[in-house]
Amino acid sequence: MKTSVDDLALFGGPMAFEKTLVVGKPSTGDRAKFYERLEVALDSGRLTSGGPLVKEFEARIADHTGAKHCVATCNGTIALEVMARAAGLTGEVIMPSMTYVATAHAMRYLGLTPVFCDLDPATGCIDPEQVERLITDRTTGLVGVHLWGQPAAIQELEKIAELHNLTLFFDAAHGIGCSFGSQPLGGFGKAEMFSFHAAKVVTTFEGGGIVTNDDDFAQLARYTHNFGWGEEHVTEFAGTNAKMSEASAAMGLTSLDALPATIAANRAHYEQYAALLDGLPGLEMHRYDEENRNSYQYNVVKVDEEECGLSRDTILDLLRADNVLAQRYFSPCVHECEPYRTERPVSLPATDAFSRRVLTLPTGPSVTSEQVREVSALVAFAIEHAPEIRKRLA
Ligand code: T4K
Repeated sequence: MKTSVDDLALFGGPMAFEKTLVVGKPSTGDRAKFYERLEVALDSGRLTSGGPLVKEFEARIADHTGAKHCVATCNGTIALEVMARAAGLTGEVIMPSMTYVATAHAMRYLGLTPVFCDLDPATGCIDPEQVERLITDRTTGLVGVHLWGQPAAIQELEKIAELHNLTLFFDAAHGIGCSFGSQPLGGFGKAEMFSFHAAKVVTTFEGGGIVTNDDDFAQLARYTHNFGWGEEHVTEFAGTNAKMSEASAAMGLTSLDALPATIAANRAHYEQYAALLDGLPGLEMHRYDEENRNSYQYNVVKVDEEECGLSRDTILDLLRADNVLAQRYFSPCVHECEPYRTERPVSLPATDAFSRRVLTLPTGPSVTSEQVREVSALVAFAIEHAPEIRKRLA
């Protein structure tokens, strides 16, 4: 319990948390069940290349999303690369900048040009009204990102893609357990990509998944993620190796089993943060539209420096000093990172204003409600003592 500014770890006080509290502590589920699955794989001698656990994981993800196909991959970034390759994208691909660098890097790595579009301040997702003016005769693709599991403007983007004959993908890295209305994310556009990185709501250690309802595209993506092998062990084209291993799938199945409990814990933490932080001067909890389901993996507060008296980054520094590893998902955003800011500088005022304010707080089943209360109390304490903290930092 801090009673004076001297108690803040940034100014020499004892850390509020002995063990680091992180945003993305993996949700690994029932360890005994994981070991059991691993034993089966080890006993069978089948460790990768479309083994039974990967097949089961793919079927479970397809079932979970209601989509026809899932091709599991070794991470989400390479899933995006495989999708772009399989769709034959060339030239320019329009996407938001308020995302993780991987959305753009995957395209840039293939020699494509990411073209960044500004966002809708209500959600932080791409603003469909600004997409069309970015379309040129070199544009072949459009990528919507379901930021923090909120559906991008799916219907509007579908209309634009159809009108201009663009391939529409969704980066659903944050999308497991989330929906657009009653329909789970995963079945929209040409295909969607999930990430199963350690810090995601469902983890396979590292991993990703391409989900689609398009039979031909699914086949092509499957070939592409496996060197370009066709059915007869003759390569059809130069693919890559993006396959998921059996150990990863064992983790994925176990983590997926735990998904309802993970979401319930996340939701409780989200409500608690909102109750404790909303209403503090200059702080606003980012609200998720109740029309859609969300996994509440991202507890985002938006900091208005002028009203709050502290910048987002000062609050971040204070939290980190006290062993709370809050994150700035996503700031700086992608157009501010290399190589984009040098190669193709753009002005995205809504993105800049939005990303400058975001602060993501720890959650997950391993975080206790007492810890959420303590983190919130730390933030409230800092804001209450903003003038003195500013003076110390001047
Ligand atoms: N598109 C979007 C919109 C994405 O957000 C991402 C990934 C991708 C595409 C690409 O998907 P992948 O290729 O990654 O499958 C993390 C993750 O590495 C990244 O997967 C994720 N987005 C992004 C939002 O967050 P960083 O740079 O914040 O650092 P990292 O990996 O160190 O993890 C963050 C925190 O999670 C750590 O502070 C501690 C905790 N953590 C992390 C790991 C790896 C753990 O507690 N245990 C762990 O094992 O990127």
